[in-house]
Amino acid sequence: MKALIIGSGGQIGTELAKALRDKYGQENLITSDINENPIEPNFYTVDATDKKAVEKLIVQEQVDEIYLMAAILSAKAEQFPMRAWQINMNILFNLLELFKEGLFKKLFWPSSIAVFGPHTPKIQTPQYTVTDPNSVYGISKLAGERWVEYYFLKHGLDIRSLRYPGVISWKVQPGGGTTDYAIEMFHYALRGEKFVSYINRDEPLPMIYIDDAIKATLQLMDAPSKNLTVRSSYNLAGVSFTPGELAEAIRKYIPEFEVEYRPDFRQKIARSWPDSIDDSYARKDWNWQHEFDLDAIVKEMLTNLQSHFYQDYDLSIK
Ligand code: AKB
Repeated sequence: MKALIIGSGGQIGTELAKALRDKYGQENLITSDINENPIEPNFYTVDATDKKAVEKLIVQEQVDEIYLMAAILSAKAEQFPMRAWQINMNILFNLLELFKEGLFKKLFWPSSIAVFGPHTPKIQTPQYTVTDPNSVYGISKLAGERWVEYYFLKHGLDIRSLRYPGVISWKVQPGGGTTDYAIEMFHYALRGEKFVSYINRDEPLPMIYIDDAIKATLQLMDAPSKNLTVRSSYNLAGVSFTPGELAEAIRKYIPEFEVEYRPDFRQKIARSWPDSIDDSYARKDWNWQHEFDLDAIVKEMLTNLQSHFYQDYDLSIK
């Protein structure tokens, strides 16, 4: 089995690359990103919107499965709506067409909780419910979900997808997301600086720790096709918390940490998203079970960030 990650330099792509390298062996993982990466083995600099370049790479490396991790996230998409729409949709369509031509065997494409909107039930949001996203990113993810299901039904293509909540990780910072505030908060706390949150103190959002997100991705890709009853995108849950709750959880270890709340346009996006997610289809179809709760996430984030980036900070976590 040979895998290719498109967008391997991003927040999830970086950690997925490590997991797939462990799973398939270094020689069987090809990575690619629009930004160069001189130290990564088997790496190609490729613009994912360039269909010919993507096709050349797939053919040359004889790839079996592809993880399409390149996208413009919710907050940035609001600033560049047409560009975000074109990029998010074109890179997906290019791959769907190459898949249809028989160039590879399996595709992972991430969706998001952004497919939900203001009329979606907010608590334990079900798999099948109102989806009326009002962000450019959410509209592109919902359209993508419809298309991946269409290509499965019409052409039998084995495409698998998760509606990621906000992913919390420490190695590579995300860029341009609404849920990014949660990661930024840890950096400010460890730098001893006050954090100004663009999300309200009491706005709950579904989140997941990176290890859980990677585990879910690999589990879904490994699940027997006959077990999968959702061919658009699976709801996926980890934990849910508000900025106020996260700040409190951080204060258990850094009591002097201060947060001020100054919501901006991203608060509107957050308000339209669910508070919590019902992921029972994932549990039933491929035995999904998250591991990291809020306190475990806080401990992992603080200890890893401290030892890799903030060695001067004197942190004691038992
Ligand atoms: C974002 O905030 O845009 C992403 C997402 C929830 O898809 N993290």
